Amino acid sequence: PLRLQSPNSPQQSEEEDVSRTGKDPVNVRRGFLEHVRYSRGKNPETATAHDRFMALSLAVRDRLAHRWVKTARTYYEKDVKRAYYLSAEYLLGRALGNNLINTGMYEAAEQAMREVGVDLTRLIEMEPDAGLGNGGLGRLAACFLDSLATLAYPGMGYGIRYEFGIFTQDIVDGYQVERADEWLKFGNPWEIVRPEKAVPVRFFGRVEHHQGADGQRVARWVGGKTVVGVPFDTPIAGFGNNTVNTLRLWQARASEEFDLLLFNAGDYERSVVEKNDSEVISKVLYPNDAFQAGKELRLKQQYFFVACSIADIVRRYLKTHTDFKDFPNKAAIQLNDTHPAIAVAELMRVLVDEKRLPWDEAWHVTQGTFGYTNHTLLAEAMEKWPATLFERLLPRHLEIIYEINQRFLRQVQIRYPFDLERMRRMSLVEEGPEKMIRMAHLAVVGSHSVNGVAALHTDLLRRDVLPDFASMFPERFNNKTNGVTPRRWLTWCNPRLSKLITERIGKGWETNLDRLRELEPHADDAEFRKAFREVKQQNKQDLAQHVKDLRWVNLDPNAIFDVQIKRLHEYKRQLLNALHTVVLWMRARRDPSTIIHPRAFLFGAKAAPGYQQAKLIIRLINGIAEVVNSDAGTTGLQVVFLPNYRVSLAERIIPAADVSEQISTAGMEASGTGNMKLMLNGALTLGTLDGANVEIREAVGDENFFLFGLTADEVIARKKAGYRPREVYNEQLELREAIDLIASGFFSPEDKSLFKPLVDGLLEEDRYLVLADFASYLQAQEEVARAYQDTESWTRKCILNVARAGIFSSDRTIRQYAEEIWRVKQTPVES
Ligand code: T68
Repeated sequence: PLRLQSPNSPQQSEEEDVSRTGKDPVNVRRGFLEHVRYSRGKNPETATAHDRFMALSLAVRDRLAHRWVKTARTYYEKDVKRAYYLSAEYLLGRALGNNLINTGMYEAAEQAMREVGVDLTRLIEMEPDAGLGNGGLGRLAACFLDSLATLAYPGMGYGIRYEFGIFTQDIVDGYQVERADEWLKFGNPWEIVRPEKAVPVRFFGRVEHHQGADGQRVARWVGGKTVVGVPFDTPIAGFGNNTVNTLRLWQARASEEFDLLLFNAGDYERSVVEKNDSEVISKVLYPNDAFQAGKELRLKQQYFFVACSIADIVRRYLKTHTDFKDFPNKAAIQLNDTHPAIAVAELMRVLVDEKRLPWDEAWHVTQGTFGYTNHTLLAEAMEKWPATLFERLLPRHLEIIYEINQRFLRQVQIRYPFDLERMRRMSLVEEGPEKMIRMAHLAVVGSHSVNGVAALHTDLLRRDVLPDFASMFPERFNNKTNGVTPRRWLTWCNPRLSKLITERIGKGWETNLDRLRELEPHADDAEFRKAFREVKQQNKQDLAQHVKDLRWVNLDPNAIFDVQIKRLHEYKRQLLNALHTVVLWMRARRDPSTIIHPRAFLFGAKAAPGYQQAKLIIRLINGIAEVVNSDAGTTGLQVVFLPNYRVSLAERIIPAADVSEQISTAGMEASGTGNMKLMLNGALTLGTLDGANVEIREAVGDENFFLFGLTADEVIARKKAGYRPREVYNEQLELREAIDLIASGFFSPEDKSLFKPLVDGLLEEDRYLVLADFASYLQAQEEVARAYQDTESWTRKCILNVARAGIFSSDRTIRQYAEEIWRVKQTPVES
């Protein structure tokens, strides 16, 4: 082992360690200047803005390093049970500002930078977003990491180090154009590569069956091709404590063995080409957020990171154990949707084939280890893979899945004799023209816990999506309503509101968000309401300035900022919002006095690149924007599509929002989390009874929430009764005029029939009941406008929204996972 100090030099002082906490500006400045010189190789005079960003980030990372090591040592020495979060996506956003907040270094860093003539905010904005996720599911994983560390839980995230995250969106002539997200181009100061912990992963090949010495059949997966997973670790700092957990992301590298083999054979060209095949695995995030495309490379990604993570977890366990009896007491593995569900078969393969456990013991360990979180009810998003693809890529896993299935169906048969139809429905294998493996069924069968992400979603999951499983294993199903981290989504993104809150109720609410309730009495204090309004107004001015700086549009900061920010999907119904803006504009053109208050409709949304209907909706919004904004002066209406919506843009929009559009067709949005962020920042929700909106409304009270639309049950009933959207169109004059205007080519003069697919979709099927909910939406929107006129009452509602947002902290969610599913204990790290 490395000797820590020379026998001649005095021991490093405790004070030196304390200064490493980074709360001293002199210490931070020194660290920064050292990195400018020694990591960037620059003089302070020649350092670029990017050098400065890297130098400060490295200085911050240094000041986390001690606690990072100490956290790992604490968990190891106490041999605590750990929670492992397996997720194909982590939508982290920027790290510098968040790390400064969580470590309490922000003020020191600000002063240190001021002293060397650097504007900290500008540095922070140099950082590219880590956009390794599509939307809610990936961002939830990021919020969970923050809460795990803040609550001092021994938790670790595993995922893929995509070279390219979610695409960058440009808007060209109103159309979405995608560009590769080169987030690593200038280097990533936060990660540390650990090549010594690389893991080999096999693909393809064949299975050999032998008779073992003990007479047991043993399977060996051989041949095929090996790829190596190299881990990159990112520190995840808790807020105001000494915990620094780890996010471990795997990068695919060609295996040297394999290369050498080919090099020896003298086939240089082929060896380089095949190296590429391996490394492409971690190249790019698939940009579909609610659709399963069924691409082979996607399944490779899934197995790749799962195999690496399971190997890593088992390796860590075996450092302190000699058998697997205690495994479920030392490791809880949570599957973030079915993307990592192959882990069930992989752990079985490792235990049975490699560690030679009897099947039943291995199965007991596996079920005791896994929990599965479902994030969608949409049939088109359910993961299924052709058995033929599995057989080629993962032949042993297919055998294992068939074995799991056979044993499982036997249990079904015993429990429900003669019910062949039920067995067909519950099978892990869907029979049909093409045999498919149902990943959700694999996840449910291999786990001891299955959860939905909001109360309504869990109810519908039990009732409509997995009813057979819910009746067979009722104790397995549970709800964990989503949450968001108040550190990023209030303290960091809305410093003005945070300051105001702290002035009124004192410190500590960041880690005990229920304390926001102490704001309730202040809703009746006119002084406080005024201060609250001023905060919102300043935030709106900041956003308007930013949008102007981007040379996008001039927002009217006195308008109601009405925002819908989320992925573009038909079920989220941006089209309903867009239709409403057309109706308002047509009214305003006839009579400007119909507009009760100026309104700016802000949209931010990426469409999956292959989702034509969604892309056309973006084009329509931009077409409407061009027309509406041209006479904003007379109508008081603005429509703005903000390009490249992402975490860092959300951080600017959310603090400035007045109205939060949460208007999905009831029964289709599993939870939503943007709804919680907007509420927490004092926006009022205009929403359907969908996902967590139901719980938001319960929390704030009916009078502080604008409700509209059919309920989930009414949606089903309406469809069953034979829904005919054309009848709605014929009955509602303003709606018809708006649709006709779109159909006429008014918003697409260069191609009059451009929006025909949208109009046809609405009139012929309208799967998402846009027309059925339109009248109700229009009415709710009118209530919003009228309510905004009563400034004092509106502000009161906003304050009550903030005050009652406490339960939507991801700290509450993570506590529930920890106590009810994982059984992991808070393990604080000493300073
Ligand atoms: C979202 N799902 C839900 N999926 O739509 C949202 N899907 O209601 C919920 O609040 C959130 O999860 C967190 O629970 C997603 O974001 C995806 O991004 C996705 C990605 C790949 C494949 C399928």
